[in-house]
Amino acid sequence: MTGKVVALSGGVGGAKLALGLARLVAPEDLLIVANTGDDFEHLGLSISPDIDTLTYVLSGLDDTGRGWGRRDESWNFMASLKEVGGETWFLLGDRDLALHVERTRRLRQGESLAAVTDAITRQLGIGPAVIPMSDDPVRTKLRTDQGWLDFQHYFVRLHCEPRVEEIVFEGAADAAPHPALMEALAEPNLRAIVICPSNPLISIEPILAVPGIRAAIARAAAPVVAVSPIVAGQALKGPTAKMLAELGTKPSAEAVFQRYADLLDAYLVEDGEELSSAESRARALPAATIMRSLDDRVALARRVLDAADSGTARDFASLRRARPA
Ligand code: FO1
Repeated sequence: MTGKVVALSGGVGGAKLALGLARLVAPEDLLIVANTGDDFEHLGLSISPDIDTLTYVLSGLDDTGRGWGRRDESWNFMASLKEVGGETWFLLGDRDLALHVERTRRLRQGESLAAVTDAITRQLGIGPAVIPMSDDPVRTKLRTDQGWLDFQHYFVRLHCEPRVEEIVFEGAADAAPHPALMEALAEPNLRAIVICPSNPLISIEPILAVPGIRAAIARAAAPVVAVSPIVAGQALKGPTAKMLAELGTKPSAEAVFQRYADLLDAYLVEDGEELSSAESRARALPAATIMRSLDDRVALARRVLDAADSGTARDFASLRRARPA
């Protein structure tokens, strides 16, 4: 089938599936929406980690082992920064640094984050459009047993150790959704909306928290397909399971489903994964959700698109749209 595909993505897990989708969907038909809740100002630089990861993964510049930053990296800047007493808890490689310096320069000149992201991704030969969920600032903050923390301070400086009690997306209520996303969601021949296997709490929900986005997905004609980021109660990478547990939810594929049950028409889970609700079971499809190789990414992307194209998902999409808002 043809038609536009919209993918909501955070960092590592999402970027892998986005790469698989980019291998199957024509560039002009794939719109990748990046979470910007992880963004922060550091050393005078404007840093957008999920946009960075998508940029590096889609251009083949990523360091697959580390999951973020560039391959073939060197760390002279960090070593020199340490010598002059700068903050070195957030690692910026010598090659990676160029992206942050150039993005910061263009933002300071008044360009929007979307315009800067579009220019840099095209410069790096990336076909599909990569856009921030909003050009307005949204910042994930976490209330923890060590007080309120900015996201990167929790995630990197404190290695996700603090116990999370509440997550808020500062600025979300005043943020405008990116127009290209709203246009795509309203397109009659939209083929699929894909919720990539990123952390629901800190990568997907900041996107859904931008006013208008969740409602636009709820009424979209295209099936909404999600891939569980949890296998056998554990996240494949990052603090998803720990955060869910600390927020009082037993980590499971079911728990993630319930975070956006009202939106989902198909839910890809690892073969053998137990689901406990009639809604999730009716929408569940077994898949190899652990993506180690490029072939794995493409195979999962194909399963996602087949799920979206299936009559079952399209029937669920019709039911969803008929539900009162
Ligand atoms: N993650 C780390 O665990 N340690 C780092 O020093 C680090 C630096 C970094 C620099 C640029 C960038 O785009 C991402 C970076 N990340 C680092 C990953 C980042 O914190 C996460 O990718 C997201 O914020 C969570 O998805």
